[in-house]
Amino acid sequence: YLLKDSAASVSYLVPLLQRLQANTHHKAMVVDDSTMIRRHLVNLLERQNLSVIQAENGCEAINLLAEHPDVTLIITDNDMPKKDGITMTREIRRMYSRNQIAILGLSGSSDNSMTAQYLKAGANDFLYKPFNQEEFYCRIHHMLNMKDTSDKLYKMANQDTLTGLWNRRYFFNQQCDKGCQHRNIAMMDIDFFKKVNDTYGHDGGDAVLIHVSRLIQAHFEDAVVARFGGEEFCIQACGSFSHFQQRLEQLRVDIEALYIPYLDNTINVTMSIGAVSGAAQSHAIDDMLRTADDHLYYAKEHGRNQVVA
Ligand code: GH3
Ligand code: MG
Ligand code: MG
Ligand code: MG
Repeated sequence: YLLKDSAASVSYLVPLLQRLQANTHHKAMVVDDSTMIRRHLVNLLERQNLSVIQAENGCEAINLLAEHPDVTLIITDNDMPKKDGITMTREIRRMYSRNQIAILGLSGSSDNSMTAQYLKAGANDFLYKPFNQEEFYCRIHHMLNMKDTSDKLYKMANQDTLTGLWNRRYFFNQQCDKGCQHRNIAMMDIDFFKKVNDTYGHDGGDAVLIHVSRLIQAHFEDAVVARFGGEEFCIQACGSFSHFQQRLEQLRVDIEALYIPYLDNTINVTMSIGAVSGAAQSHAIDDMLRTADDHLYYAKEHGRNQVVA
């Protein structure tokens, strides 16, 4: 019996310890009008390696959330002055999905419909107060595991694994900001990339893709940069087209000047770029891409290593 018990407790501890280390990137917010309960909850969460901020009611929580967009978990009471937990949950759900911010509702009420009310408002989970500490931890861990899994899936679905850039799927799902008047798109393709692969092998080609991606990203930090295919990249940015063209020209010059270390060699490539702009709200992204692609083709046909708009 002893053996069986200790084996069981060990297998339970391992995932819990892994979870503790994994928690450090999560920030929690505790919302309760009782200072004593807040302190208790903060203490429980800090023991799980979470960093915690606090709010006294739903209004304060929503304001605080604007200042701390890195909050991924909210533990909230329901009965509070100014704004109750259920109303707050409903309002937060208009801005953030269950996968972006996990919400655990709490209530000391004897009303047995609280669970349904919270879940309908968009909470991930619910507990009546007073709660059992182990149950609280189990629910928190479950919510954080779900959040991490969903983040991982999101990355796998939207990011290119070699370069870390966004992929085609993500690119097409992007909409311009409301304040954006002009949408600019650039389609680019590395020149004679096949020759890089033939000369240095596939790994040499990959090194080029990684370095060139970093350079594009550094030049266009404020834009959506995606890898479309093998050695084909796409940029989507808001603002003046002439400024966009200047930035593309600077990028082209910097790629030309880039000497990529690979084994005992340095590899140098150039880029052909096709650019286009349109009114942000009215132009369909695939029409713009087609035009950008035509401009890119023109650049390829007319000597490569140039920006065509
Ligand atoms: P052009 O100047 O006309 O663009 O010529 P190019 O040689 O760059 O064009 P082409 O489309 O013929 O060659 C692209 C090559 O990119 C072919 C393919 O084997 C290679 N490629 C595609 N994906 C990858 C990748 O992930 N890694 C590496 N190393 N090569 C890749
Ligand atoms: Mg209360
Ligand atoms: Mg090419
Ligand atoms: Mg190509």
